Amino acid sequence: MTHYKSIVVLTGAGISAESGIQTFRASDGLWEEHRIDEVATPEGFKKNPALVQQFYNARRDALLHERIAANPAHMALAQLEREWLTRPGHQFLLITQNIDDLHERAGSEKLIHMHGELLKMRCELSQQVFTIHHDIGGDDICACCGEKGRLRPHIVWFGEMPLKLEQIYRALANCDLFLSVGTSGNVYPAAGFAQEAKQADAYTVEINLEPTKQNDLFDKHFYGKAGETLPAFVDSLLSR
Ligand code: BV8
Repeated sequence: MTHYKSIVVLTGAGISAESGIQTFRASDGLWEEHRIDEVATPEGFKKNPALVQQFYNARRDALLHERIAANPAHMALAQLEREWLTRPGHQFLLITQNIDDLHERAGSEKLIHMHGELLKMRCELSQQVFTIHHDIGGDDICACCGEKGRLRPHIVWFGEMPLKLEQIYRALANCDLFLSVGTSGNVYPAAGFAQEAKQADAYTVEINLEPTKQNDLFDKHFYGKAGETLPAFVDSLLSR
């Protein structure tokens, strides 16, 4: 029976699907309605900032709707973090590709949003980051430089560098259990993390609705809804 010490978890849009947040590549996916290059690239933002702001304003609005809540999969990861870190010498890091705040609502703290956060905006001049719960428009004036039209979503678009990669790669190099939840493994560099964990001799587990193209990178698979499979897996891990 292996006794793990250092767990790294990577989550994707699939973990928030049961909370009512659209995934990206399912038939009802977000990208179907919008072309990536129009709404999720710096070029798209430069070309039509109003369209991009509106795209994220609509997603922020949807996220803040009262029917949206963390689901049992988010709760299971928060419970795992809490209990795991009571054990001497144990480490835990949750890396999410998601820009929603459902991991925070579930109580996760050792959390990296590698693609940014929907409830944050950034001044393009000062790089200062602000929390927001309302729409951003071209007329907004930022508190740091007092000018109009400098605020953008604090989100990593395609072609931009993901956040905290150094800390992420360090954690991957030192983990002995890597758990991937609800991600199709299409977007890099996140899609390369399972390989990084394998190179560190970690045991790799994939929790997803269905097999992904990365499934031969994983030692164990649990197919089904994360809201059902993840709590069971966490219970088994904590009862060791
Ligand atoms: C970068 C914010 C330079 C925006 C997002 C190789 C190396 C490096 C880069 C590249 C490379 N090849 C290509 C690139 C460029 C590009 C890329 O990967 N393009 C893709 C399209 C090929 N990558 C970039 O541009 C990245 N930056 O490369 O910088 C660099 C170079 C080297 C090293 C470092 C840096 C930046 C990418 C970030 C883009 N921003 N999000 C926004 O949200 O609007 S990406 C966005 O899409 C998400 O954040 C997420 O990452 C991705 C969606 O993927 P998933 O989360 O996996 O969601 P998906 O719908 O695809 O899958 C859901 C899964 O859940 C499915 O499998 C489904 O079956 C499952 N599921 C559904 N329901 C459930 C479920 N599972 C369980 N339970 C359920 N109920």
